[in-house]
Amino acid sequence: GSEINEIESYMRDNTESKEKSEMFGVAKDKNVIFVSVESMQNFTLDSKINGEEVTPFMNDLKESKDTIFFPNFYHQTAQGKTSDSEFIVENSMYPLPRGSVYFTHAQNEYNALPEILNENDYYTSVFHANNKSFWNRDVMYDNISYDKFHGEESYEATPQNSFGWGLEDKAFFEQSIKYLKAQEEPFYSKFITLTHHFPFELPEDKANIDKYDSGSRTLNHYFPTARYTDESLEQFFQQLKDAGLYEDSIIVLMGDHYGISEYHNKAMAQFLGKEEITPYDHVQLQRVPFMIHIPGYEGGKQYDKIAGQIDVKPTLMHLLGIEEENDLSFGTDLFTEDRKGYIAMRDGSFVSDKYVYSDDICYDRETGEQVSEEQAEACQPIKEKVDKELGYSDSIIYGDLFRFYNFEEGQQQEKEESEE
Ligand code: GP9
Ligand code: MN
Repeated sequence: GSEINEIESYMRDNTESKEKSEMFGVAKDKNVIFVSVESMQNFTLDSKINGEEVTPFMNDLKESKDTIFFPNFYHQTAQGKTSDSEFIVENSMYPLPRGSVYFTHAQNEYNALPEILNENDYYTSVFHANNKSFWNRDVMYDNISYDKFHGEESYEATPQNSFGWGLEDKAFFEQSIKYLKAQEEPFYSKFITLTHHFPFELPEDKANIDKYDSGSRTLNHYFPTARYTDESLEQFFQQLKDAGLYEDSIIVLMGDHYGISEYHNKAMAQFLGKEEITPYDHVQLQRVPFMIHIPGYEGGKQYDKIAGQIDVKPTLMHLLGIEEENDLSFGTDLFTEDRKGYIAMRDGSFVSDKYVYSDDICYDRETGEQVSEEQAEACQPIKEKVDKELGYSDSIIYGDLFRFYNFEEGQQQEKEESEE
């Protein structure tokens, strides 16, 4: 148990929010509808194909007076893709350097968001129209106490409403409403979309925007499916209103990870009007949409600060007014001023307020220019912290260290008491 003590001290010093912002409890007792939007990257927002917006609904939504939008929000996933993003959001911990935690450590002790929400009288559920055992979700969800998982068998898939990976997003949302309505309130429900997934195939008659024209078939096809999913979200919001669920809920949209890998850098550079995609650009392309829509809030704004999936759990708890004094998280709620100042990627790259560090190169975050050797030294202390943090997170997972941690009391407190 001594390593967990060390980790606890680190977290208390570095990631614990020392004060409550004015956002604490703003969404108290509201339902939370969390939508994990498959492969949606930030560059898609506000981009156009032949003069047409790709994501008109999300573009409007992020500007809404009821929406808090984070344009510098990064995904932090690795090989576990969607399952990594789920793991990060649920636990405010990093995914593993290899494989998927959902597969390799599904039986560990966690203090995951659904468990905490359950204890706070929330009903918790997941909606995803794929095979339940994909990414070992059934096992992990059970361990972290989701009350209900609606998988493939909860939906009616026909040749008309399916393609590619299965049931299309519009049918997925539409068929989910009856289950959502039947849930006890307040609830936390996670929706995982599927249509906008590699290889981004969409039947012609369902495409409402042109393909792009480049040497990458993947990038070309990315836009019509992105538009399709944007339309499905618009319909979902309307269905929530029609079902009387909208007013009492907050709706969170988050991109799970990139959709366009670096294999398509050439086409991507063409699309963005750049000569090439540098390691700096690559990191910046890992930004994914993150917006929190609070009907009736009217205080909506854009927070430009750097943020990541690691911050989602503490942020949601903060909005819901849930205090967990001894919870351990590597992220921080996004409304506090007192944050650690960097977002770590699984491969050791990071983004800080001033720098972007990748491939051992320190870039100026503002300009994208490599900084002078002297200045680059400023990246080193951050790099050390990033490596330390990733290592701590790995230790917790590999050693199942939360078995030795008391989430009610906190370890240090317990230790002090036993020393008396
Ligand atoms: C599978 C879906 C896609 O159920 O979530 O997973 P991904 O390939 O993106 O990890
Ligand atoms: Mn995914």
